[in-house]
Amino acid sequence: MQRSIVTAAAQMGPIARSDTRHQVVDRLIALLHEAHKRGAELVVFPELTLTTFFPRWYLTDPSEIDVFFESSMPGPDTQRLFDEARRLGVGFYLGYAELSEEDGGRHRFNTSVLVDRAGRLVGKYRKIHLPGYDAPQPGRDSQHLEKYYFEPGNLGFPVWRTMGAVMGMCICNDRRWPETYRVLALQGVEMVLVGYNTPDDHTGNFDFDSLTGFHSQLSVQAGAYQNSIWVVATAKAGLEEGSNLIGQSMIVAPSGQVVAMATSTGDEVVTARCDLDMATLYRQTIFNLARHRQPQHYGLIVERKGPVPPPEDD
Ligand code: CDV
Repeated sequence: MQRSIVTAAAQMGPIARSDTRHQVVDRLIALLHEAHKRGAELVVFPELTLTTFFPRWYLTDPSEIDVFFESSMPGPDTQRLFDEARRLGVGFYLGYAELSEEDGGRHRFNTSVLVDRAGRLVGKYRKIHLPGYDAPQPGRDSQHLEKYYFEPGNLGFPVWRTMGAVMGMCICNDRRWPETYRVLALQGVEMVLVGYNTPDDHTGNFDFDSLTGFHSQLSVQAGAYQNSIWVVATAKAGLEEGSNLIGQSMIVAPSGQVVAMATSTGDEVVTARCDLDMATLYRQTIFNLARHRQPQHYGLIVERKGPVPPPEDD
């Protein structure tokens, strides 16, 4: 019998700083209904779904910062999303800013949770590859201060057997790193869920920034193909508080083919039936990791401290 799961990428358009959680959760529930109407069993929402992408600002007043964070999930504002998803029998991935009390202190993480169709919290992931800086950069209108607001995730890259598949999560910048997919693939992951907020001016170099959409797509397609996995990648998109975020939410097959992609930069649902046996086919042939991978020859990756220096002029 074919194993498959109908999956939705539920892209969100911009969220203003003044938008309330209630307004945002209303939008999430509308997207959930749309996805369910189209047969989706699993919905992937973006990174930091509940608020505007605040790492673009340098805020110093803790009370101003705290409003972007959730200290419980579900919490008072998000409970009705969990309830509605359970009522519809739809699982979901949700990214949010997490404030955690652990090891005797307060910790902030860029986090996602995976919830199954019965409304059970299956797993939590905390973003490992935090881009940007830990202090504001002079001369830039729009900052990228994830290293200032968040600690690197301390939960590794776990996988979960749930909803008939082996699933893993990552968040935004993680999708550009081959290690993310490979660590998950080595644990047998079949589907990777990822939310993102990607400003189209993130380096300030036009030659580079003009390729932002291409690089996002390239990273997801390469990760999917080279690791025989489905990747569902969902954007928060559009002109948000003066910053343009790319869209292109997409569902990519283990063949590397894009099977669904958003065409707008607003709230939009795209769906695909993801055939999990397709992941098995690629994993048993071209990317049979046990048969073809050569980790004994990869010592260089862990042993060398840095790159070989360029040749000196004679
Ligand atoms: N939120 C992100 O992690 N954004 C990064 C940008 C800054 C490059 C990304 O990789 O899309």
